[in-house]
Amino acid sequence: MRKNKSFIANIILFLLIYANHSYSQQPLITHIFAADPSAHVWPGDTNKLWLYTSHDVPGTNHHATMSDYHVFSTSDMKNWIDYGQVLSIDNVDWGISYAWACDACYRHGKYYLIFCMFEKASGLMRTGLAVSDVPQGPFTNIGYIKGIDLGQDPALFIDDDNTPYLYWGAGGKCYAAELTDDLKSIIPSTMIDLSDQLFELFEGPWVHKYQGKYYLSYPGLPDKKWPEEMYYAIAGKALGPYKYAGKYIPRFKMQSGTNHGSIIKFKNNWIAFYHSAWLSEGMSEVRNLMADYMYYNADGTIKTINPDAAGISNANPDQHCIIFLEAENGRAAGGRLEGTVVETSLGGYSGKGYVTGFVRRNYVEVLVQVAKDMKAVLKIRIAADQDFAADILVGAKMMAGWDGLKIKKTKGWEEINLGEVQLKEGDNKIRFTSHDNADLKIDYFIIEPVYK
Ligand code: FUB
Repeated sequence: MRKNKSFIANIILFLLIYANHSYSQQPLITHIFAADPSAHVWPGDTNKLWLYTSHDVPGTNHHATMSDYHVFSTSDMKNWIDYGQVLSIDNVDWGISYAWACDACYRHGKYYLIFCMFEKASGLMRTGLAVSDVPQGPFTNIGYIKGIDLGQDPALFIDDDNTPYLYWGAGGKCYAAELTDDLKSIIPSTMIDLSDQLFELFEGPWVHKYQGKYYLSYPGLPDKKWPEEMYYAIAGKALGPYKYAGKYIPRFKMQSGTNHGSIIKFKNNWIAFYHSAWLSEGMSEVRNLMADYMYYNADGTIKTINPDAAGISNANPDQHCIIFLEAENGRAAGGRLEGTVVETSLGGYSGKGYVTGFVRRNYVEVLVQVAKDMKAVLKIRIAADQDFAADILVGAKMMAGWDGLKIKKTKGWEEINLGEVQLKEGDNKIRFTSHDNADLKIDYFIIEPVYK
């Protein structure tokens, strides 16, 4: 009898662990609420996949709170890097609110973030452009694309002959047009309304090419009822006409009211990225990234993806994501350089340079954004020619007492582990001040969430 009881207890324990395991591993990235993933593999580095995403604010009940964008990369779909805030509404002079879905493109040696926000002057949803020399940003706003009035959910597709096309739309509308070479305007004569060609269309177009055909995928509302499902249509030309071809992600447990995603080939696998409310246990406005391998039938149609089944994250249960923040990015990434300066004379740094000039109380501050209260390991890469003490403020808490945290001198550049810190849900500022080492050089910060 006793033996029987412990057998049943073991089975219950196994079921609990198993249920929890498969349930909690499905989101791709678990330390931050992110949505609307646009996936890219850039020319010259087919080993890396990049995700450009919008960002949901914890505890929110409306997408109106969205105000910035994040970039993630991976080379194995298991180990991810979050590059922090790469563009905020605070750095977009014409924008006022609703930093919604974005996309990115590589053109003429630069990387562009194509995003949407309401414009202050007109109250219209505009499609913004921001530029960076590197795929991970941060991005600098360069204005909005001319010729578009309802610019929500932009997706930029560059065809094999290098022609840039923009697709956008929401509320049951989808438009497309060829862009000028500098991406700053649509070519009005090419603009087309695709809405009637896309069955149950609601928003969020995305175009990819498969076997010479153009696939336009989009979130739709079946019978005009929420939540959204993912559909697609196929055309022989980028601007259509498109013919509806089916639904590839139906409704699923723990989804958000919205869905929105992208489709890309990476290392010979087709992958569908999208979002859900899995991590927030069904809170529709705080969403997380999802991904599943995607397969085609022989006739070119897409096999249905069922997000309840083992997705890419389930296949990689030991996946994790670190947050990597270049010290020199300052306000462009939500941080701050107060009195400190960016230099480049000592080689071997990553990014655009390193931060130095820690005289008096000068400091460098970085922004860390997370979905929930969590512990994380804080690392920095520094070059220090003498032992020194540092004040490291994490949110409102100092890491050490009045004497500061003692840090040893290094042999050139070294990545050092400063130990565990406590992050709170939402925005966390980490401020670093050196007491007595003006010549200290800081290259970057790494924040490794403790996944337990
Ligand atoms: O993320 C905000 C909005 O929700 C997007 O712009 C839509 O596509 C929907 O996902």
